[in-house]
Amino acid sequence: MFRQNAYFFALALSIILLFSSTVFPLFNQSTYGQVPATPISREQYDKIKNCTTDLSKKPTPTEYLTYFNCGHVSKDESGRTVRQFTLIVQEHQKIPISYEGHIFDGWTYNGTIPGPTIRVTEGDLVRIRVINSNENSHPHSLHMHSIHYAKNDGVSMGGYPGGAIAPGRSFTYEFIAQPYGVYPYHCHVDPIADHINRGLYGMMIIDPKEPRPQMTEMAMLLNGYDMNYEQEGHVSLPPASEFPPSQGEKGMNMTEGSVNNETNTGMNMTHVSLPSIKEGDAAKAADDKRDNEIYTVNGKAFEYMMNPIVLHTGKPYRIYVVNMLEFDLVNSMHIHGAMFDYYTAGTDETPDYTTDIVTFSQGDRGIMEFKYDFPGTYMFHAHQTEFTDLGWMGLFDVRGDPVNTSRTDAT
Ligand SMILES: [Cu+2]
Repeated sequence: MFRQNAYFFALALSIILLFSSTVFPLFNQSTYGQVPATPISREQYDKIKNCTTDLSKKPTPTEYLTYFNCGHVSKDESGRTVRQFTLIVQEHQKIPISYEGHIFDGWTYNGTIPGPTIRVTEGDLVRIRVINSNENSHPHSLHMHSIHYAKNDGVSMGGYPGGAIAPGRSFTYEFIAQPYGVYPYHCHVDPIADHINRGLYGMMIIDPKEPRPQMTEMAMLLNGYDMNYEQEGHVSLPPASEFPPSQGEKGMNMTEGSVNNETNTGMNMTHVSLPSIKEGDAAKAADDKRDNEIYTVNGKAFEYMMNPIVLHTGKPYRIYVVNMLEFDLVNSMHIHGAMFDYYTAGTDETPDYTTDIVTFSQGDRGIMEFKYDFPGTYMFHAHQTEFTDLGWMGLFDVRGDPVNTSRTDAT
């Protein structure tokens, strides 16, 4: 009897589900973020993405939040979408990085730190022409994370012309955008730390072919500034002679599987060739105390304390976040009064976890999605107090009525 009933109920439930999903498909849709069943056109998708119509704009740090540069769009012979970008590298740009008069001697892609947010769709053919201005005195490049041929990787190892573009020259990097996710891009010319510290970096978003659930989107790039430019230069290994082995130790054993260090007399690293070491470098490395004096999100200290970001209760928000902080090992992002779903590197559409703080090493990035239930003014900031005090702190101004009826709170 029980079996018969179970069978009957399963059958009835199947019929109800089938009926409701075919006859009343709207009942199964959430009120926001519904992905259309039919393929979306390129134009519609670019509109959803909030692609800018002014590709040559120099966004202010507040405009940077929603400035998405999707390139000049065309199609190739095969019908593939082609997106073309031009990045002009200029050295010694005077960039205001605080509200207290700090001017950074920056090197920029298209005149801003960070450079423009490049936004494309998975499968697009992307062409990024990088022009190293005539008046510059250093070579530069563009290294974008993601999958592509080595010749378009923007790194000098391998002797590729795109690895170091001389002043007055240009190079066009070309690749098929893949896989979808959020990425950093940056100059990769040595000393890389200096080319990054000076400001040659930005964010690249590769969107999935099927749009993510629609919501208000923002870009946040975390960075810092070391304003002691005289400390710049190569850092390399100090001479071994500065570190004589102490008595009783004959050397290190790095042979796999061996556990007895005392019987070995040499380093088993003969296959590794190291660059020559100059005495000056060693002294420099020993004295090197490079550190950031100012920390920001989107380029200017305390930008969103001065201009709080207005949000509304119950509305979903998505933030693409990239950490390009140099010299400090970690950075982080913490929001008050709400939790966010976090998608590491943005390469999946299922969140990895729900949290209110995420920690990044340099180049780490991801996507945050959240809503606020309750109105008010909420901080967001690095969870390192030093960074917070030195500029990496902002405010959300959340407006509207409390919305989540399943959650109550004291008022
Ligand atoms: Cu450079």
